[in-house]
Amino acid sequence: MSEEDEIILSELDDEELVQQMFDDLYDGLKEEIEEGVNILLERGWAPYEVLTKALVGGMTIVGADFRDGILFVPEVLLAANAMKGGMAILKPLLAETGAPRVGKMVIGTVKGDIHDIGKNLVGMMMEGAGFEVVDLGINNSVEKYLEALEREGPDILGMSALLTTTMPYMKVVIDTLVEQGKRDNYIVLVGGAPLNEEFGKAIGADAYCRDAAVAVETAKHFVSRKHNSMNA
Ligand code: B1M
Repeated sequence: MSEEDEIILSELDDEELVQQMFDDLYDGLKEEIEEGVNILLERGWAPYEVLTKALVGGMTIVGADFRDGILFVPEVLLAANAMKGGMAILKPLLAETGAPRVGKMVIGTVKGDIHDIGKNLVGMMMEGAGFEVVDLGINNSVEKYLEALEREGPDILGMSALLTTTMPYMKVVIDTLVEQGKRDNYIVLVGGAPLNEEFGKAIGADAYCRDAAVAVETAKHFVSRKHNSMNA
């Protein structure tokens, strides 16, 4: 692109900017995504709107073309990296709500799975809603989950899986908790694109969460129920 053709992000209106950010995310342009996020924030967009409309919206397009074999792993990694750049700007803003501490969650992506964008988003939103979040990262074995639960004593265990081949591992973790007589000590919430409510029930989770906003609402609901039953 020649110098004259260069797009000045700040000169685009909101709709054009979001469209341009979809293209920039698709092309893995991290700096442009960070600039776009900052511009939308300066224009008064709420951090959550920027996250869902510009970043998650862009990643949905990447996901569809990855599925259809138009994009491949290296390109998707670049897109993920650009998305993370934007999320890093939003993270402190989402956590800054001043909400009182409502509970604690340990969250991680299951063994064999390295997808972490959705999990990170859930963690950010949970922090924003006043939860303390301990993030175990990716590729977590049952031992790692159990160690963290012992160490942290959270209200909630959150597990994420993005692959049909890794989602059954959630059941391994829950079954181990049952075997050790610890299942009832925790609210178990699960999520990830290939899961659904039926799967959540079948593996013995307390709930399946379709997205980060649902995860927050579900977590609040279960924690207040737990506190009420303890006070009864
Ligand atoms: Co992967 N990948 N990937 N990938 N990747 C998918 C998941 C896939 C659906 C793409 C496709 O074919 N359409 C497909 C899975 C197919 C299947 O299993 N049925 C796939 C594949 C096949 C693979 C590889 C096997 C590819 C290969 O190597 N041939 C490989 C596997 C690596 C591994 O894990 N072992 C692989 C690798 C990768 C990258 C490394 C390139 C990259 C990940 C980078 C990273 O995460 N750091 C990547 C990406 C980016 C994707 C897609 C395009 C996007 C995922 C994402 O970040 N979405 C994805 C396509 C898709 O999902 N449509 C795909 C955005 C994110 C905000 O949404 O993660 O769904 P999501 O999270 C949501 C909800 O699901 C929910 O809330 C979140 C926010 O609203 N949620 C939770 C998620 N976790 C939760 C936990 C909770 C609650 C809610 O706990 C309480």
